[in-house]
Amino acid sequence: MMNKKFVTIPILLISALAITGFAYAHWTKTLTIIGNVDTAELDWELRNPKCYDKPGENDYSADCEWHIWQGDKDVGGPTLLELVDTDGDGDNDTLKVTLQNVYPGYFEDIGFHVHNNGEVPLHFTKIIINEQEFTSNPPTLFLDLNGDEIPDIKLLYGNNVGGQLHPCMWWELSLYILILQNDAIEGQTLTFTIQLVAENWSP
Ligand SMILES: [Ca+2]
Ligand SMILES: [Ca+2]
Ligand SMILES: [Ca+2]
Ligand SMILES: [Ca+2]
Repeated sequence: MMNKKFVTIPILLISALAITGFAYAHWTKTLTIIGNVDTAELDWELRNPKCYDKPGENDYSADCEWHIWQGDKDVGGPTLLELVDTDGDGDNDTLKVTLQNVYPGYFEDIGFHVHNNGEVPLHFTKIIINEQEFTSNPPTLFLDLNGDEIPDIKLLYGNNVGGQLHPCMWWELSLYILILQNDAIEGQTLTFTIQLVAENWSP
């Protein structure tokens, strides 16, 4: 019985080493392939922001099902849109939105182009609003923008998040914004930033 044990242990050790060695070699190869793909630049930029409520235009309103209409008064707006290059690489990666003179029921539609200025196909996995990350499901968010822990806006974003974008191509992403019912919000200025997170897309 003793002899049998001494023989069995070395065989198990050799087998374990052989398996580990194989797995290590296989893993190294996989890492090398990923490294090669990553040398192509993944990059994108935001361009051409625009909004519904332009200076001197009557305001828009929306109901809870996003039916939109233009009213007969100009109290809200104009909305300020500013593109920002936060990492200094020469292209704009952030859109800063400033909603002015808002009131409950006020509606705004923000649109902008997302351009793949890198070298690889990409797809967007998240949208970042005021440094909070969201995926495209659900596409409707309630956000507190002035820090009083009461949501101020309801926001709906287009379902392009998750789609595939090839180098040199662009598409338009839009955000519907509705100011929620809350008397304290009347006349306030609300600011938020929009960024996107993308990954390499491969079939
Ligand atoms: Ca960039
Ligand atoms: Ca207006
Ligand atoms: Ca940049
Ligand atoms: Ca609030």
